[in-house]
Amino acid sequence: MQIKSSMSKCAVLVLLILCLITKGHCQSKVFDLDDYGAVKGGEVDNSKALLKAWNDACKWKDGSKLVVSSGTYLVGSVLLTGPCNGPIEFQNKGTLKAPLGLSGDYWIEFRYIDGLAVSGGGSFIGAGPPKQGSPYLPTLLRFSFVTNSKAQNIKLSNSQSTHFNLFACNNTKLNQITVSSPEDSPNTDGIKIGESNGIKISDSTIASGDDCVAILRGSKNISVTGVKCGPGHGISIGSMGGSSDERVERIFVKNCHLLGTTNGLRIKTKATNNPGLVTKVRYENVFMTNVDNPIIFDQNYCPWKDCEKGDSKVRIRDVKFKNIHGTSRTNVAVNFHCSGSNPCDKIELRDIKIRFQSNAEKTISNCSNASGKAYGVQLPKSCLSS
Ligand SMILES: *[C@@H]1O[C@H](CO)[C@@H](O)[C@H](O)[C@H]1NC(C)=O
Ligand SMILES: *[C@@H]1O[C@H](CO)[C@@H](O)[C@H](O)[C@H]1NC(C)=O
Ligand SMILES: *[C@@H]1O[C@H](CO)[C@@H](O)[C@H](O)[C@H]1NC(C)=O
Ligand SMILES: CC(=O)N[C@H]1CO[C@H](CO)[C@@H](O)[C@@H]1O
Repeated sequence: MQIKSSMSKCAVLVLLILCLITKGHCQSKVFDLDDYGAVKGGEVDNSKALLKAWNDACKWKDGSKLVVSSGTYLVGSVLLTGPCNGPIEFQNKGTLKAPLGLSGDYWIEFRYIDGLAVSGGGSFIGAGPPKQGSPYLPTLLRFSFVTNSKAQNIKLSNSQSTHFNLFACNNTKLNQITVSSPEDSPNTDGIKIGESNGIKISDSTIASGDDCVAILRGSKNISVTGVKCGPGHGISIGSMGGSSDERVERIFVKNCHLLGTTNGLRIKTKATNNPGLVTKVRYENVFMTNVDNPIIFDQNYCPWKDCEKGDSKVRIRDVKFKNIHGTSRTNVAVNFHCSGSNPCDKIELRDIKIRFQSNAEKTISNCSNASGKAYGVQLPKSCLSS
């Protein structure tokens, strides 16, 4: 008895210290979806229950936790809005499933929230995969105007479009995100970021039918580390040039592995008259296994037919590649296809070693209007003009 009570005192003390360290998050009040009349099994639409649970959790002042327990819950499109009265956690320990034939802009969207955490190890299963030539289809999960937040340990699959979209978010971390969709499902980007500042993606695995990570206009201070990508279209910046004065800057891609993707590290801009800038991009320690276009700048990016034919007005400046190794599925392992009117400059290649996938042929690099410097090992031989 004596020992037991001092042990429990000790446990209480430990909890107290943990609470102090985590600023009281361990005391958050639980709002269980099951208590709002949700029905498991994947047949009954639980959208209303989810919205009610969210509204109550969001109103709670001292930190709340909305819990989805194990089991499958069907939910339609839901917009989970703030601002909330305290930090809020959305803990999905089960499976949320979208109904077939879902339409609209998004399936699950979190909007105007400061201090959101989406977690739990559970799954978000979309209504995809889409068919080739489908009209505009809903994004699976979206954070918009979300700040000081995180998403951790969640699985996203079968989106009809982008899996995870961050729009106008600041200071948000994504960690241990798993995305899986078929390689042939069109426009199913893994993680897409736009108009956001201070986003950290780490330790995630992405397999889809489009870009694993797509960094779009208005994005700065974005880091992508420990991402395993493939199949998919690689880690991309752009496309840029869709509207005037688009900028992307301070992008860090480190310790990533691309496996059987169509592109590796890509910057794409359309050949429009819209000026723009991509600058301060750092790629470091990236490993490629049988990638079609391991390093590629495409300033004539044309996803559809009938693109404008001309020169891109988006400037690509100060982009550094360091320790990029692996194998290419095509000869051209390094391809800098830059604009004639706005050539790429201050490009740096340091220790590049990309072999052809079989040893039968050699890899080459192909530069158009690209200047910069190369240091250390250069396989293929650098084509940058100084
Ligand atoms: C994000 O930060 C920028 C300034 O860097 C600010 O203008 C914007 O309102 C912030 N977004 C949100 C959703 O708070
Ligand atoms: C972006 O990076 C710059 C330079 O490191 C830093 O000064 C700034 O505070 C960062 N902003 C955010 C929102 O992380
Ligand atoms: C190199 O790039 C130029 C211009 O984009 C293209 O015309 C040419 O075919 C490319 N060469 C190879 C070997 O791919
Ligand atoms: C301005 C400039 O240097 N333009 C060149 C861009 O690259 C193409 C292809 O190598 C050349 O034909 C242009 O002269």
